[in-house]
Amino acid sequence: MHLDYQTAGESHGPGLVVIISGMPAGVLVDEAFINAELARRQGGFGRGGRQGLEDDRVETLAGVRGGRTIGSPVCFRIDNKDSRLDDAKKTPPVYRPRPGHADLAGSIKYLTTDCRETLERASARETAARTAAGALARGLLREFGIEAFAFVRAIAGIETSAAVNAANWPAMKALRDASDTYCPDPAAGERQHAAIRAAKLDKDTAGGLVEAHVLGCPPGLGSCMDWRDRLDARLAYAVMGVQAIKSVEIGLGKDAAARPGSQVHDPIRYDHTRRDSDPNLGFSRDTNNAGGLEGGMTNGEPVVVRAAMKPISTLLRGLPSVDLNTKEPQQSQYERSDICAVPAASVVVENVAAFEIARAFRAKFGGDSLTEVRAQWDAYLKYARMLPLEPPAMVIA
Ligand code: EPS
Repeated sequence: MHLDYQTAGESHGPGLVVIISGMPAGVLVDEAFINAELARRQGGFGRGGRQGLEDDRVETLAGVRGGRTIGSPVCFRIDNKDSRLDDAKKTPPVYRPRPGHADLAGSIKYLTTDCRETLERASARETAARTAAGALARGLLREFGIEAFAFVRAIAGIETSAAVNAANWPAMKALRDASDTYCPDPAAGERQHAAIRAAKLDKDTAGGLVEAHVLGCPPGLGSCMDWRDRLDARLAYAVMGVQAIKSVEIGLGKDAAARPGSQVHDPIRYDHTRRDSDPNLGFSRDTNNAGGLEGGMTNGEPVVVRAAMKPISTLLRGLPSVDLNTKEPQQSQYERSDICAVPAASVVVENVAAFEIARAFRAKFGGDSLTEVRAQWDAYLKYARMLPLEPPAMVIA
């Protein structure tokens, strides 16, 4: 079964819509959780005036009965309270493209000089819909003990060295949730807060690093058999597809390039007493430099994805640009925007990464109902624990 989703909606249109297809029947749709993720996405220090106007929450239009999925496509709508797309006074044309935004490339592509024709869709407002899709899919993952957790690693170069692992992540989550920069390190969070404030005073913007951990994945999600099914590739695709993300790394990422192999690859251990209780079947690693992915497949360690977000491209002070009608030099046009949306991006990345894990999970276990998915999960783990299987055992159930 192919899990997928599609979004529609402009930043100042009537609303956003997301259709998620391929969920099995019987999965709890936890609207309170989905709405809490939407609220987190709206938050974080450095957000602009828009978030004071919106109160993002899903309205379920399809695919759910009695609070559970029924196997048909799930459709959510998220209202835009600041809806004014066709009001030319409130959403005037934009002729002076912002360097870094979709304005120039989009206007040429769609043969217009009014950047608003494309900026409304390019806006990161659309990430509310993607967050809702991921939060829905997490209802499936949660049935199997798979959890996602992302946080802000750095803002404007101010980086925490906090280390997250399968044991400490709930404590890290509590610290993250107490921080207005979504950083689990209070001292670094305070300095990040100050950096955002300084950027605001400077009429400038700030970028940063976000890091997502997906915990509890069994070995074998994703595939090495076809490049399109490699889970690291799928994660990179999904996370790079989030507005303003400029690089994606798995585990050590680019830092692996300078080290010898002996300091990169994670030694393998086995503890037979943990064979039956662990999702990773008793295998463990001294380190997790691979970020939980080898050969494009989960290896039982936490999946770790890090992404770099560029600073928001709408600067109050503007940047050198050109008026698309006159071709004369002009400062880029200012529109209400954020100073820093790195905390929000951490929520988006947490949810889009979880969605890709859920997609690989659906590909591995199939099934139309949660009952069937669970049967496949149990069978797979049973056989994996029985290894080595003699050839007859591979045939006889
Ligand atoms: C956003 C809403 C937008 C922007 C931001 C994301 O609201 P408005 O344009 O009405 O102020 O604040 O958009 C961008 C970062 C962008 O690139 O356009 C939201 O809800 O996330």
